Amino acid sequence: MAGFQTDESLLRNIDAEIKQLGRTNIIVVGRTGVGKSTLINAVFKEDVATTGTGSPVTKNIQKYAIPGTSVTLFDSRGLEMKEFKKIMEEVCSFIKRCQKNKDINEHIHIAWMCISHTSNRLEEGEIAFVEMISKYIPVVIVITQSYDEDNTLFNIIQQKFQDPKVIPVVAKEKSIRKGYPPIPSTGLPSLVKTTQELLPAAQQIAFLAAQNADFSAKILKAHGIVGASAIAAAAAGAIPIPFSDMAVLVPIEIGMIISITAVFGFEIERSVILALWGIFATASGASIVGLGLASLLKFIPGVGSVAGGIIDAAVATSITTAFGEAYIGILVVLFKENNGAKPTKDQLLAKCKQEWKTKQDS
Ligand SMILES: Nc1nc2c(ncn2[C@@H]2O[C@H](COP(=O)(O)OP(=O)(O)OP(=O)(O)O)[C@@H](O)[C@H]2O)c(=O)[nH]1
Ligand SMILES: [Mg+2]
Repeated sequence: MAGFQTDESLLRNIDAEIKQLGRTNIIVVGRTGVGKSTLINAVFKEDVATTGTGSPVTKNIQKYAIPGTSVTLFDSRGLEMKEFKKIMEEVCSFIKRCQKNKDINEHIHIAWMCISHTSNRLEEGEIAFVEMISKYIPVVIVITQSYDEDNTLFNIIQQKFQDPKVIPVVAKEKSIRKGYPPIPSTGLPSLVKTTQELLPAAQQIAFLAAQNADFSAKILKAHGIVGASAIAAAAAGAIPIPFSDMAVLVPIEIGMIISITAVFGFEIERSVILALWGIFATASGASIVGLGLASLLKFIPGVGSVAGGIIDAAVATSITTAFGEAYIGILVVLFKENNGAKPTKDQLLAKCKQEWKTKQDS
C-alpha cells in the first residue's frame, strides 16, 4: 500500500542508518610529560588516559576506548628522546598496518602531536616524527601548556612544516601564583574544530559526540545534518507525490534523527530511535505503523494549504528542516536544564514527549 510503513521496513531503515555511524580513532604522540594525558582528559572530560584501563597494542602504544562513545585513543606513552627513532618506527608501522584494513572504522584517522610550549624549540626527533606520520594521516600539532603568549615555538613550527595545523592549548587551568587568578583553559574548541575538519565525513559525528570541550560544535554539526537531510528530502520530492506517499521521506527523517541524536552523545540503540520515532512521527492516537510523519506537518507554517495536497521539493524541504531544527531546539534546552551534562535516555524521551505534546496541542 502506498505510503504504508510497516514495522519491519521501519526497523530495516533504523538498522541501516545505525550501521552508517562511524568510529573514530585518534593517536596521541609526544614526549613524556608534555601533557598528552591531561589533554585527552580535558577534551573528553573523562579520566581516560590516567585511570582508564588501557590495553597495550604494541610495546609503546596503549589503547583506550572512551566509555559510551565510538572513539578510541591510542596513546604512545613514555616517548623518550633517546628512543625516538625506535618508537617513531613502531608508531608508523602500527598506523600503516591499520590503514591496510578494508574497514575505514579500523583506520587511524588523525594524530595529535603534542609539543610543550615550555620547551620553546623543536627537537630533531619531533620534526622527523611529524614528517613521517603526515605521510599517512593528517597531523595536528598541539602546543601544550601554552601558559603565556610567547609565539616563538608557534613561529618555528609554522616555518618548519608546509601548511601545519598548529593549535596552542592550555588543557587544564593553571595556577601560577598564590593570590592571582589561574590561567584559564584555552584552545580546546580550536582543536575540536580543526580535528573535525580533518576527519573523514563518516568519522566526524563520532568525534563530535565524544568530545566535551565544545558543545557549540555539536550544535553546528546538527544544523549541518539538517541541511544535508533537507537536500535529500528535496531530491525525494523532486517528482511531486501525493501526501499518502510520504513514506519516501521516512528513511531521510530517520537518518536525521539518528545522526542528530548521535552527535549530542547519546548511545544509539534501536529501541531509543524507535521510541523517538513513535513520539515524533505518530499523530496522537495513531500507531507507529501506517502513515507516520503526519504530526511533522505541525511544524510547517500554513500547513492547512498543503495537507491533503502533494509533497513537492519545497514541502519536503520545509518538513525536514522544521522537524530537524525543532529537535535540535529540544536537545539544546534539555542539556541546558541539565547544566550541560548529558541527560539520560529516559530524560531525552520524556522531554521530547512533553515538547511534542505542547506542539500538538497548540
Ligand atoms: N595545569 C595544567 N597542567 C598541565 C597541563 N598539561 C600538562 N600539565 C601537567 O604536566 C604534567 C604532565 O602531564 P601529563 O598529561 O601526565 O603528560 P603526558 O604527556 O601524558 O606524560 P607521559 O604519560 O608520561 O608521557 C602533569 O603534572 C600535568 O598536570 C595543562 O594544560 N594544565
Ligand atoms: Mg600520559
